[in-house]
Amino acid sequence: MRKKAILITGAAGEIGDALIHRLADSYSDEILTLDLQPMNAEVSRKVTHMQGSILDKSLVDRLVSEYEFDAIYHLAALLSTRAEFTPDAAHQVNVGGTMQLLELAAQQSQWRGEPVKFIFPSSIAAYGLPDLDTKHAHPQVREWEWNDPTTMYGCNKLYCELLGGYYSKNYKQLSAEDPIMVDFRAVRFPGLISAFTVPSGGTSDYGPEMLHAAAQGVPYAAFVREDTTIPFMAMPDAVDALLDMAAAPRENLSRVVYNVTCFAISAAEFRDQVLKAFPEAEITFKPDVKRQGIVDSWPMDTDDSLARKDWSWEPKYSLERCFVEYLVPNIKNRYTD
Ligand code: AKB
Repeated sequence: MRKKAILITGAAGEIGDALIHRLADSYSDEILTLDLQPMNAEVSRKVTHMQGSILDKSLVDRLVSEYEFDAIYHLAALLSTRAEFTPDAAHQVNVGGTMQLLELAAQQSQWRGEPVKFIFPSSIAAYGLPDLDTKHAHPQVREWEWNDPTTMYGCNKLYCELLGGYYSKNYKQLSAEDPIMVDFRAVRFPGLISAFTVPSGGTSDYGPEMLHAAAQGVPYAAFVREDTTIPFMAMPDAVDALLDMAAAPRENLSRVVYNVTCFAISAAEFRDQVLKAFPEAEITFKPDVKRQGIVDSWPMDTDDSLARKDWSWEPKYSLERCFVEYLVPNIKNRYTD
């Protein structure tokens, strides 16, 4: 008899950490986590952890034989900057890994006779605007606009969105009456900021890095220009977005991929927020050509009106609340312990 569980891949990463903290309080079945890294001690008490790769077919087959998954949160990915250094590895993990898990979900669904929810964090990196003039002329992009990513990670995310749509709408479906096997749902996240973890390998990392460095009293040189503008979101809102989208009745969803956003802010405005909390912070700007090019190709903001309409998405942390109520107090706590 298979054990009922939800599966979280890439569970030791930033979103995984926050998602597990939230799910552990509300979810009664087992939470099975999969990551190349061990889980941190606090989280590992709440989950059954498998340390390994999503590309390891025999490990994934073992999971299929032992567990029945209601939902898969597929968070494992190599982020945008890192993927530019190792595009082949990024493709294997980001696309090959996703494909393997979509197959797993389809197999599980056949045995269960019920769809498996497949929740996928996509990214603002799925967009690619050709130059800064175009970026300024289109300050809030819709899901179907400017889908011309300039990075391997962005290409991987966009393609996996399409793959997910294929598995949920066309895979082994001979007629519209055939049941859905993989209930794939994706959100395109902006840059995420957590008070408890520091990102690595991404290109939106300059925001959180600035803040965490300031809280530790360490000088920081941001790798972008001061005027660089992209949207950001507090990690608790990102977790809400995943859970709210997962909980939405299928019939309410008009798309498989939704934008979610919170506040668009320039790197200089980000620095000003950090300085309000840490007036002694030493923050400078030293743009890196490659990473600057990546964020310049991302939109200033996205239009998330469809998520608001279809599943009542609404972020709780505006710019002000994000810093004053979530980031600053928790980060001060974290580095004074
Ligand atoms: C990255 O910078 O690669 C990620 C993202 C925006 O998806 N944080």
